[in-house]
Amino acid sequence: MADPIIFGPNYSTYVRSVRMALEEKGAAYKLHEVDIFSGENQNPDFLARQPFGKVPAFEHDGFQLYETDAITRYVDMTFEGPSLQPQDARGQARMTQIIGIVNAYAYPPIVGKLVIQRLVMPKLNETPDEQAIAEALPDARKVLAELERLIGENAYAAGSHLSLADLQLLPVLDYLSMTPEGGELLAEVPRVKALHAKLAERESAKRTAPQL
Ligand SMILES: N[C@@H](CCC(=O)N[C@@H](CS)C(=O)NCC(=O)O)C(=O)O
Repeated sequence: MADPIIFGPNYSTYVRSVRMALEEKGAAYKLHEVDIFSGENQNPDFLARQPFGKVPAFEHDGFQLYETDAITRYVDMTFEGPSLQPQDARGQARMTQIIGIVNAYAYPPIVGKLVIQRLVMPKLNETPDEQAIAEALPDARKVLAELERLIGENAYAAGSHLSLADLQLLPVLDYLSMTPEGGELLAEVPRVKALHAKLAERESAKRTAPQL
């Protein structure tokens, strides 16, 4: 079977989640870089794979897929290596819940506003929009507090083992920690902060560090 191909930029949090899933499985893969800042995600070739212009897109042996959550579950079920999903109903539900929370409530304020303004705009020689940042902070605090509550005494986001929820969370927390506001926000949620530190030590995280 051919190695799977991920289409998207190394610096995307969603691309990183898929890469981490493959790394955790010990599966070989190819990364086909698609730069969203120069608009390559709007090229017809890419839109044929992902009509909404979002990264990543994925292909494995002729099977094409998009939506990160679908891809990481496919990876977990397809490749050898440790299971990345709880086997019990409650663990599975908690994992799915946390992935949904990351996508719906963490990514928009933390990556979509704070990280874009603090880390990306300066790279594009643009001035950060302080109002957008100020608006993002209460939403970021709220979602971090909820993640803190849900993690509780668990060793990982959704229970006692590493799961796809951790792989969805790590890229977002990593970027958050690189912003000036991130230190203070993470200090308010010690369990989230400790989980971030633990996940960041994994080879899968180190091997997929974004090059912004
Ligand atoms: N629902 C998509 C979301 C992916 C997503 O939002 N990717 C961002 C980058 S991390 C993107 O493609 N942004 C480019 C754009 O919106 O034009 C998934 O789960 O794969």
